[in-house]
Amino acid sequence: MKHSLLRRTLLVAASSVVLMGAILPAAHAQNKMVLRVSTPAVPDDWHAKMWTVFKDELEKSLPGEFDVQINLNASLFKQGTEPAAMARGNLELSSISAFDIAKLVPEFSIFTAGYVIRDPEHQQKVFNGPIGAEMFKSVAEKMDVTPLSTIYLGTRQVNLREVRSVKTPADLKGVKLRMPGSKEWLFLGDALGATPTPLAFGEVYLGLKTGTIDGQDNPLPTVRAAKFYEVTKQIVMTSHLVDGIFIAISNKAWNSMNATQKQKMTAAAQAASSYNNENRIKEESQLVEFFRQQGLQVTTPDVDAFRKSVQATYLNSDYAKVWPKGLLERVNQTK
Ligand code: KDO
Repeated sequence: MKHSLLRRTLLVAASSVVLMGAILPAAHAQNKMVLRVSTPAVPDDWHAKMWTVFKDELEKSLPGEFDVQINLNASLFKQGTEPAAMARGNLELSSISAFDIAKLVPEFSIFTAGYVIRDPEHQQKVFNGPIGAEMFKSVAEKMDVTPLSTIYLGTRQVNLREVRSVKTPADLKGVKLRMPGSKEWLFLGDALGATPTPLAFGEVYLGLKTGTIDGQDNPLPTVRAAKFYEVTKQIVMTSHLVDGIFIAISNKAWNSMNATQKQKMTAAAQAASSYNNENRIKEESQLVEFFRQQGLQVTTPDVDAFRKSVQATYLNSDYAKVWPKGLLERVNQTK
């Protein structure tokens, strides 16, 4: 009895050695650090494709160390929930918006305000300089994620289902303008004079098609990539927000890396940013023609009227009350 128990134990022990031998190579492969990426971006948009650049760069600089898993179309986490997922350790990487950040770092709302950042070059200078360094430090402390690079998402324009004469914010009165679902985004829709309606990015196409919304705002390359031009008739070139998103990594993942890994990770995020920015800027300058060919009307409103009204709305709001003294001037003076 005793004898057979011993024999059985030995057999189990022996077979687990064999088993371990068999799974060891696989286990070694699994030693790669898994980096899950989640983004609502559609595959054909530059800030979706940039993740492949990020992944390839990392594989080139540190072969076999990381397993970058790219999840597009908000298939892993819903739009706007990525920062919380990263803070909880359920997600390693995402591109987060100024609006996501402003929820936890209130002074960051300065970058959700219309007509503050002037153009993509100004954006890079602001975020790659001392202002960016100060702001990103607060982000790392308060959100438990570390921003690695700044991505130009494009300049946001108003895109309508039906043609309408729009010169000033008053002309958008009553227009159900879809915005992403947070109060910071809805405030921007309000500031434009519209009736902001919250909806996740993935539901916008259908909302435009069926008429549950009258319009949406996004940069031209996204209007093209998400095919919103198929279900809308007009683009009003308000240019109200030079929008940026930030490649960010969870502090849990970041703090587990050595100095070389951190440096290569930052370089990969910068390569992704350059790829996105160059392609997006180029495409943005060519798209008006494309949309006209598709039968859309592309109209120019009184941009000064929009600028004055939107800026006044922000300056008189509670958002501006928490902007550190002198920050707006410093942003404006960044050249
Ligand atoms: C959008 O929902 O309108 C928006 O442009 C907001 C951005 O912050 C970003 O989330 C973007 O969608 C997605 O990446 C899809 O392009």
